[in-house]
Amino acid sequence: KKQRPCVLWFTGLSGAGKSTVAGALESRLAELGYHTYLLDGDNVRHGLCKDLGFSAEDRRENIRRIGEVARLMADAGLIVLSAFISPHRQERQLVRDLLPTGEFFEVFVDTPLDVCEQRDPKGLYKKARAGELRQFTGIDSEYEKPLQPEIHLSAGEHDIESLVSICIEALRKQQVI
Ligand code: GGZ
Repeated sequence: KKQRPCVLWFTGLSGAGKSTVAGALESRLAELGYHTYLLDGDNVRHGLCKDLGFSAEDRRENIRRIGEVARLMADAGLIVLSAFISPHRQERQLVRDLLPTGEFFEVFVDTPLDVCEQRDPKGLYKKARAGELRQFTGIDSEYEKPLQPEIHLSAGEHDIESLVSICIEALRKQQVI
């Protein structure tokens, strides 16, 4: 099936739903017959980036490596989905600049901090509030919101399937699929 290779770069706070939405979107794209690959913490932070932590410098290097891998995969013809906090505008811009014009889609998974903190699926916000976990994004490490994301998902207010549909519509409009 014909597809335009690109990188769908999900960004947002811990617990915002990046991996969940990206994973559900990937399944939908696969059902429709497209070739995709999902990069997320589970397959990257345990391998390619297992030497990196969460200092500003390590996060920058984490994003740089993922950006380069995403570029190679898009070069191979895939629709690449990546789901990392990627808290800094500058690093997201760097990845954008790695790719040909129109092949980078910033997807802002915009879930308010208080909603993420209430979800707290791994208890990390609780630890961060207690001072047991340092440099936690949203608590004592900054998150810079995208100013002009290609796709803006108000993720606290919609269910996963409607978020996936919003993405599919945008990809059709941009003639990715
Ligand atoms: C943020 C942290 C931290 C700190 C561990 N700050 O919700 P999770 O658990 O599953 O996803 C978070 C993940 C963030 O890794 P990324 O590679 O996406 O971050 S970045 O793009 O900023 O490099 C969280 C967990 O790792 N985690 N410590 N201090 N998230």
